[in-house]
Amino acid sequence: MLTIYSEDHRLQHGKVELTGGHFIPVVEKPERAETILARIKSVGLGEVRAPERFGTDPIARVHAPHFIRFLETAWDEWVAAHGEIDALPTNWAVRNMRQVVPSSIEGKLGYYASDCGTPITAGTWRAALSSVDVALTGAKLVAADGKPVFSLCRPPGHHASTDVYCGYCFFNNAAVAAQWFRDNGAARVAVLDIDYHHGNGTQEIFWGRDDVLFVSLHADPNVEYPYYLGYAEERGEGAGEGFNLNLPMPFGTTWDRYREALDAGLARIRDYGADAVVLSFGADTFQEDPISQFKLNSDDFTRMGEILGRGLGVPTLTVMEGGYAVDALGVNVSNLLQALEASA
Ligand code: Q9C
Ligand code: ZN
Repeated sequence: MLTIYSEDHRLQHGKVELTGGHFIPVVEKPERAETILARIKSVGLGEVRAPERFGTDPIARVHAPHFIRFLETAWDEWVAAHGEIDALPTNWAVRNMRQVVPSSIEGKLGYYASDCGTPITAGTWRAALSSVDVALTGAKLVAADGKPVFSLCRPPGHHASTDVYCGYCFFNNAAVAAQWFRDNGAARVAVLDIDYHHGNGTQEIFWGRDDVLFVSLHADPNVEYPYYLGYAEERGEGAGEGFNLNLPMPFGTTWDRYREALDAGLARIRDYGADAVVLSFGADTFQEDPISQFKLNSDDFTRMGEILGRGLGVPTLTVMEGGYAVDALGVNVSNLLQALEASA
């Protein structure tokens, strides 16, 4: 399988995030992509290619222009106010306040962010743009010849919505790629999100639409991030009603339970008749993941890849999302990709 990868991901290297009352070293760190790349090379998955540049136009198909401009200028505005230290919000535009965009960078961060775990750094803008380029380059190649491609995106994307960044995500790489498939010949696109966390951003972006089906397998938001979206009763709205499928699962979920949800999600995608699939792949369902509570093992990622390869049956772009157990990350990712390619 062809992998798309850019070293520019290293430009996103935050220092700390606020978790459980402590500032801890960031969980979403450059080593994640490095270890996946090393493993892909050592198992000989296939060629590794650098991305093309697409610019911001395809991003503006799913993100608000004012949000894109905010991310472009946030670091400089922050440095002017506070000097060269990671930008984290400390105020939020919650329900009882007006939804205005203040001119102060403090006010802007709280308007555009929804958590205190997603630092904006000197390199965030370039890393986030490059991560989208990695996804779009993959989409273009999948559309050209139908063969599966792996976009080794970093930073991840599925928590980013039209105009909110959070959950280590700035631009929604998978959503930009899905929209690109729509704009380049695919009538129906499905996004299958198997990250441990609900893909709230992708859900929000396609919520009112029937031309992009969103299916997500994830930990129950009643007890897990992102907490305020991802419940089973969320099915889409207007034209999009019935085109959003959430399959939340409890803490401690092991393969047997996970497999049932995967079968249900794949059945919905086959029934939908997608022309292309974007697989939002987070390996944070792994039993040793430091921030997650599912219990899948490394062999389960092989099983997952086999079922996906057999079950999808349409051109598939795999986009990297989360996965934080760095020691096993390369193995888990290559297990899924090798099995997916072998059984497609
Ligand atoms: N300090 C992905 O897997 N945790 N994102 C919030 C805030 C957020 C995970 C803790 C977890 C986000 C792409
Ligand atoms: Zn995740």
